[in-house]
Amino acid sequence: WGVVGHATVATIANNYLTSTAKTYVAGILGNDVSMASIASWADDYRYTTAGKFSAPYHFIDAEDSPPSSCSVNFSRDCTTEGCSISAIANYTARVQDTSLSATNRMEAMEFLIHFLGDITQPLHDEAEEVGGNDISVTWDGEDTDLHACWDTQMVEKIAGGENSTATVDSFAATLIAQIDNGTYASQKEDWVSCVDITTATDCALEWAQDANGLNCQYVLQNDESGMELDGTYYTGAVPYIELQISKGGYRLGAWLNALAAAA
Ligand code: DCM
Ligand code: DCM
Ligand code: DCM
Ligand code: ZN
Ligand code: ZN
Repeated sequence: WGVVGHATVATIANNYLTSTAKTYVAGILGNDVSMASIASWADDYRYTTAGKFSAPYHFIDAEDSPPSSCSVNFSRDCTTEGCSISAIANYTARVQDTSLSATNRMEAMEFLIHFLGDITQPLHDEAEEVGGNDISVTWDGEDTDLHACWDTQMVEKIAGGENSTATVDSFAATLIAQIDNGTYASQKEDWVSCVDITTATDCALEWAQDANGLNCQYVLQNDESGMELDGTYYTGAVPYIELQISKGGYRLGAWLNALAAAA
């Protein structure tokens, strides 16, 4: 996801934190640092020399065959460089490791807040055309690619603008209402069927498989190459984007609640 997607995931998560978890997160990030404000730190960091090692942690390249067959297989798809699943396990361990420096634990928290978002973006769980980066499309007549549209253009169109606190808070509030009393009220328990911080690899694999399935259901269902996406494709994508961002936020809240309860 882009900045709006990550900030929305973090804002939704913050809404579901227990008071213990609010204190726990503030103790690691700093008292005046909102989760939304650091949710995209990992995307800036990966382009720095110091942070280059973390670039593969944002995705897992599932070597499946969409749209006819979708699957994630940890031993097949997580390379020796690492992937989103191993990164979530690594940083879940590191945020709990009180022998590490405050900076290392803060980075671990920032990575978790980011990667529990990225893992719900279907194209972050897909090897095909480099997660859609190599599928050229247009958005309102402008040349772009399928991955960027899922990360940014479609999310901003739903949210009603580029990144700002007002846009993110209002988008998050709409989704929180759906989680509490609307479309998602009956499904949200399924989203957190795996929130065991002692089996982080298994939980993250389930989350990756869940999002990867959408590549066969919708994201890569037709040959999107050359398509104008700001039309029928966008309209069909909206419910999936709202679902995945809601899911990421609700799960992140549950994950942080579990970490705080164990601390
Ligand atoms: N390293 C890393 N992230 C990992 C594993 C390794 O950044 N998940 C890099 C950074 C460390 C170096 O490898 O400086 C050595 O790592 P380690 O602390 O595991 O020896
Ligand atoms: N690092 C990491 N995960 C690991 C080991 C290291 O993310 N399992 C990161 C933490 C530091 C960087 O790599 O930002 C350098 O690590 P080190 O100080 O261990 O060399
Ligand atoms: N990405 C991905 N799968 C890959 C490579 C990249 O999901 N195999 C994601 C990471 C960024 C976006 O695509 O969100 C663009 O990546 P980059 O800037 O590395 O081209
Ligand atoms: Zn992306
Ligand atoms: Zn990312």
